Amino acid sequence: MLEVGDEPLAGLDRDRLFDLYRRMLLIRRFEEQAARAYQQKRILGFCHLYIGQEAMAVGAIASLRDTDPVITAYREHGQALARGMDPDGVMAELFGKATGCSKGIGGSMHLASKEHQFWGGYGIVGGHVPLGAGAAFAARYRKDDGVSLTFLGDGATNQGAFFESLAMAQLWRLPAVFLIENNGYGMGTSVARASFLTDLAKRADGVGMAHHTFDGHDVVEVFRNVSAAVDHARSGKGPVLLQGWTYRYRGHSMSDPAKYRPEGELETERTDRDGLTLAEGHLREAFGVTDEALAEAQAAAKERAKAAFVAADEAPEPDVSTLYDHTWAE
Ligand SMILES: Cc1ncc(C[n+]2csc(CCOP(=O)(O)OP(=O)(O)O)c2C)c(N)n1
Ligand SMILES: [Mg+2]
Repeated sequence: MLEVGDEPLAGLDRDRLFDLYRRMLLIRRFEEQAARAYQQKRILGFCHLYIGQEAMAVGAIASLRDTDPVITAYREHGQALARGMDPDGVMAELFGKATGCSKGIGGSMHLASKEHQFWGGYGIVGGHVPLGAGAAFAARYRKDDGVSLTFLGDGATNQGAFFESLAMAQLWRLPAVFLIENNGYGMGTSVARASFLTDLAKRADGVGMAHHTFDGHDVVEVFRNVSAAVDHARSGKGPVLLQGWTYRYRGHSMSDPAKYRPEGELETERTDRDGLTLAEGHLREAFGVTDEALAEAQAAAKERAKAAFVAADEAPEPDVSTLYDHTWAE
């Protein structure tokens, strides 16, 4: 079973926690700019916002080494920013511009960066989970001591590819962490309507894999629990299936008004469990961070997100002659 530490604030000091807070802020403000750009038809096609789930990406990615591979699905703007990818490159990719991190030909669901070991960005629900197992296999094969982190939604745990990946990862004791972001819904369908078992971490019991569930609203708890799982996997004890409880404030994608939620649910989540508010509370209580310091960080995130919007808007479209470039490895 997973050994999770009980250090106050998971051992995070003031600067480290403040840095995580800044990253969460940047994601929130960035996604608000993306929503605006979508409404103005500067972003076309699909666009799945991460607002409300910021603590998950930021706390989880902070527990990795820079060289550990990260694999995600299509709700991945937050993970890309948490990984330290340039907001200008991410926003330009959403706009389909040549300066985008995938040269403007991937779009919102296909963010990637070799430099950041960030392998995107996949639109087939559950289809990316085998890639997470594969990246862990590669790390083992190369003996580079890496651990792969795969983000997936609650809906993806109903896919065959998910079960097959768990079975193989556990059989081979791969250094992999699979992290279910349980936000309560797969498109408009609640977890309870999609699965008899609603505690999705228990899916791991079917293959004998270690599993663990935690509060994904609080960045400190995400960091604490994902760090424990990453240490477990890196030390050769085998893969872990994690489940963090989280919530998305917006609809599934920009075209979803999210009318399927029970009345008051969103308001309760936003008031009682908002990740930014919880992180501010920790910073104030444990380290005496002032309102001025928080306001300064908030203003900086707003500026940075706005600058990414402007840069993406002004960037050129990819030249049609580049359409088939960057598709195959040399
Ligand atoms: C194989 C497959 N089936 C259906 C879809 C349509 N689809 C897109 S997102 C989605 C919901 C997935 O929900 P979840 O895994 O919980 O992720 P979340 O959107 O909540 O982040 C569905 C059914 C798809 N893209 N791929
Ligand atoms: Mg979901």
